[in-house]
Amino acid sequence: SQVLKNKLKEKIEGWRPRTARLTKEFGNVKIDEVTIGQVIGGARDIKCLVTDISYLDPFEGIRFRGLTIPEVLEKLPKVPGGEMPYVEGFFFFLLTGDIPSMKDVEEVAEEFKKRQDVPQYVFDMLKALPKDSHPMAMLSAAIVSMQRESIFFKEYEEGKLHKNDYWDPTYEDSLNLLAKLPRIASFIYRWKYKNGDIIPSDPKLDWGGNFAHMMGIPKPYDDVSRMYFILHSDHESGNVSAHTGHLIASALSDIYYSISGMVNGLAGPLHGLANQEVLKWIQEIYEKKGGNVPTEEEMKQFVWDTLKSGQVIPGFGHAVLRKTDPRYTAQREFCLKHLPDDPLFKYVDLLYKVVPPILLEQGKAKNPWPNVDAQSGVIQWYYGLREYDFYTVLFAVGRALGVCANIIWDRGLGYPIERPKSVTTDMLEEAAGIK
Ligand code: FAM
Repeated sequence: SQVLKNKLKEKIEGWRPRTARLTKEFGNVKIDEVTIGQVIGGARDIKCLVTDISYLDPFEGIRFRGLTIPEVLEKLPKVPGGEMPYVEGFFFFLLTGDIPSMKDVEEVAEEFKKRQDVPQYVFDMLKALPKDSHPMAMLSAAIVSMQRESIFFKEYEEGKLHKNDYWDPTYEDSLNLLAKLPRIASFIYRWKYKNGDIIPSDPKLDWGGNFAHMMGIPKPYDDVSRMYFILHSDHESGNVSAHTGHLIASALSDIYYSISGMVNGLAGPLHGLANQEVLKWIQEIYEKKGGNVPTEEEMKQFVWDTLKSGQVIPGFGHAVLRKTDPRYTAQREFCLKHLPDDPLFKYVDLLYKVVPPILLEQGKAKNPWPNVDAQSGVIQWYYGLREYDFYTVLFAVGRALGVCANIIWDRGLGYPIERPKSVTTDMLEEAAGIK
């Protein structure tokens, strides 16, 4: 949509002097220091990335362009007849920081609709994979198989791209890919779990609503999808999926390579795959209890047994957050409104009560509270999406929105290839004075 692209160009050009001045005049100002523990401990908390799309405060949780989740869900234009905002309008907001008018949203929605057709070779490739391939591997393969469509790649190869314009074909690649994700994700679902009974796109529907339609799941799953994609879109730059996408793109690999890589990082059990791990874990209790909600004592025992077997409690803890994840709270409020008596919701509610004190008692986890994944699978399950090893694909579709927005701005502000420095163990021992 020209409105979005013109506004984005204006914003990028208006922002560049700020970044240039910081580099030119204040490049030597220190903002952090690095310890041996951090170098060995996954670069935890090292302030070495910059993004303006979202910021994660350990005690407040995520803010998207300065707005909290409740503010985003309240201020953005909603789909007529639905409770949740257009995802297209949310993408406009992530890119520009401005709340779109309904007219702006309709323009972006049109833009996505124009770009939604997926090349046949993608479906042919997916059908050639073994049916028991993990849906995340299928999604990643589908995305990278379209790399030949990259406009950035073509224009860069032709040598006609000026560095200040890198953001433009990156924006086009992003819209072209994002517009296709609902079709690709729902195809994977219907192909793997519903005997290939594919449901055609309904061009009258918005991005989130069309996804629900193509999944074959009735209302209010359209609203569930819109909420889910918005909640999972971005969580600042340092988490594995956002950082991977940012890092790959910093080498000027195009959006297809970068988002495929992002999906691969998200597929890890300590990251996005946790939402399916939560359901798998609760299923164990569910079967043991023959579907009855366990007592608090039984749940406590189950949590301790899991810890004693050396596993983590999926859906709890966080590398940055030190309080209950507002993305969990937003989903919990949805559950209290739409599925208060659902048995699985009652399980998760009981876990919310039981797990944090146990993690505190065990004394290892720095954050004993639930994260986004503790609640998300329960909602999917309730609306009939029972194949929980598909859940992380939903996370990936949402996360692609935020990572594309970040990469467009990375190119717009001319961020260079990312290259932190590594040291050896010997050097760390020397620094520690023990060598
Ligand atoms: N259950 C058991 N142990 C946990 C734990 C949990 N939920 N969370 C942290 N710990 C342990 C952690 O394994 C580590 O133990 P070791 O020293 O034996 O390795 C110790 O507590 C210190 O870890 P931390 O500093 O508190 O957390 P990290 O920053 O290392 O890791 C998480 C953060 C999210 C990977 C970790 O909390 C975890 O494994 N959670 C369970 C998996 C999960 O829910 N991941 C999804 C996170 C979500 F935000 C997302 O990305 N989608």
